[in-house]
Amino acid sequence: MHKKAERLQQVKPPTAESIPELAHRLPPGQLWTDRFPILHEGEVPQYDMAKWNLRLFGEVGSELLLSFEELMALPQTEIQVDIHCVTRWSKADTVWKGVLVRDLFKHLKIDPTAAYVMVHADPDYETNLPLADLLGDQAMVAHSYDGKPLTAKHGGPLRLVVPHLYFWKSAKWVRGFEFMKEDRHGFWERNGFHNVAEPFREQRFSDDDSHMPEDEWKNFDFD
Ligand SMILES: Nc1nc2c(c(=O)[nH]1)N[C@H]1C(S)=C(S)[C@@H](COP(=O)(O)O)O[C@H]1N2
Ligand SMILES: [Mo]
Repeated sequence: MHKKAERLQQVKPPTAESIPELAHRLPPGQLWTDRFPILHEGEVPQYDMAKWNLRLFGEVGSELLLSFEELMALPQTEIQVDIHCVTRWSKADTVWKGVLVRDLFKHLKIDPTAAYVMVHADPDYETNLPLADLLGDQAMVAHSYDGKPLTAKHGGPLRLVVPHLYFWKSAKWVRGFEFMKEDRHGFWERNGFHNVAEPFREQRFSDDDSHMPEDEWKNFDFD
């Protein structure tokens, strides 16, 4: 098991402190924060936007390469959603702007046998999820947060936001969607974390032992 998953399993979960009006929106074992923690493996990538592209490939009629300009020309949507990180922080009413994944996928002939997607991101990050989880009205590739261009540390120029799953599924610096017949594990899914990752079912770890220290996330960077 990856050492992060192992370390997080050592400690008992905290008693949940919460904001009464938001209590029904806080998944079990989570704590609200007003700050915005910064979490990732590796270095923040730098891009020449003239060369940047988003690749849609795998079980599709013909693959698609989109420039940032082409992406910005697609219908733009704003969402206001709660987000939940497996390290126990949740953030209410975050506002993102971008292209709904289902609008992005409209430009493809996805093979009917494609049931899963591997999300490819820099630097060398991947996370998997069922295709159906990307087709709802809240899954988007976002380029703006809180009315401003997404900062590099939070995944700019483009990140995935899938608010109904733990936030490691929301790949920062997203570069590709690979359509797959069979499911395949991404980075954290290979390293002790749950394949499905629904916060309200507390699907944190692949072995169902959901212990996570209360203050793990307080040691990370914020802005
Ligand atoms: N490319 C990439 N995306 C990533 C990660 C990563 O390591 N690399 N970490 C994930 C995890 S574990 C979390 S909690 C969120 C954190 O997003 P934030 O830094 O904007 O809060 O990004 C997710 N997306
Ligand atoms: Mo995370």
